[in-house]
Amino acid sequence: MIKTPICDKIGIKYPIFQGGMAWASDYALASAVSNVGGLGIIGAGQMPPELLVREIRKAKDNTDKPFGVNIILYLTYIDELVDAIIHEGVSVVTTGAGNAGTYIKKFHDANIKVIPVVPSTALAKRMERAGADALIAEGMESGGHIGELTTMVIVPQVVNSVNIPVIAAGGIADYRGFVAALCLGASGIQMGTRFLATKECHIHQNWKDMVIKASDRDAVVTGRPTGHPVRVLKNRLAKMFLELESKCSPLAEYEKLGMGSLKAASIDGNIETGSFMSGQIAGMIREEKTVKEVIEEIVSDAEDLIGDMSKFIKG
Ligand code: TUI
Repeated sequence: MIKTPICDKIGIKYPIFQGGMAWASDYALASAVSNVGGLGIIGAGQMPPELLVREIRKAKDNTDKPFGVNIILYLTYIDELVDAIIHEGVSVVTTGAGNAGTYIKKFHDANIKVIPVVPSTALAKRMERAGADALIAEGMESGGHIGELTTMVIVPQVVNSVNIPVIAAGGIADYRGFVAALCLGASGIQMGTRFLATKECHIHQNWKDMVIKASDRDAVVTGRPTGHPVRVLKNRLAKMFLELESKCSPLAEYEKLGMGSLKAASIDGNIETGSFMSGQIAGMIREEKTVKEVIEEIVSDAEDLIGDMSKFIKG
């Protein structure tokens, strides 16, 4: 059995997090992942606080295992979401797209662990000093809002910069990525895209099919000039974003184009106008599986691989 320090720290069986994905990871996916022994994470995204409260309560109805909520820090009403999470109580909060520093004490006072996503060693060190319990070092292979460094580059550097557990994210969808992350010094992995193509993920079937049909270069980065680059699967909307970039269009044009596009992907499955956030590893995902199959296959195959690795030592 693969056990790492993060397992005892947050009370999970396997060091595998399901990335909190806006409009994609609801209570059903999160509780399914937690029930199998990973850490399921509800993606709060732009949910109103009342909806997030309902999601947390439904997750509690469906699992007695630890689960988390991911919050996006640049939201204007983030304080309301923080208060709602504290009121309801969850095991873990992961944060994205900003500096979690000001919220860490508040969460700790409510006995909630805080695990910020960091795209750099500078933010990693700041988050450790601010009291973060662990970090998620996320490479730009990921879907959604991304930083600039690759997973291979950011994970060992963040591991070297801090003394708290580091979870590797970005471009991981199978046992080889899991073992590679452990080799880089990570204490576990976070996967988003792999969990999009699971039975328990309630996104529109068109989004799942796009992930399953994607090839290696289909997940492209849009919105770079806005300061919030986002990786999505290539479609008409992505091409329109890229066109705005080539014409150096005003930033307001991006906002107009992106309005409602996550809902268009997740709920309506609109292949032309949806923002189908996905990581580059979609190119390797070929079938929809259950959450249990995904997690148990990765863990079991990783154990075999780690055992087999000694074959490279000769003489
Ligand atoms: O947050 C994510 N991924 C996301 S959030 C999201 S929702 C969204 N919707 C529409 C447009 C844009 C986003 C979709 N995907 N991942 C974690 C992450 N955090 N990636 C990068 C960062 C990050 C970037 C800069 C974290 C901190 C940071 O610097 C903050 C600072 O103040 O230094």
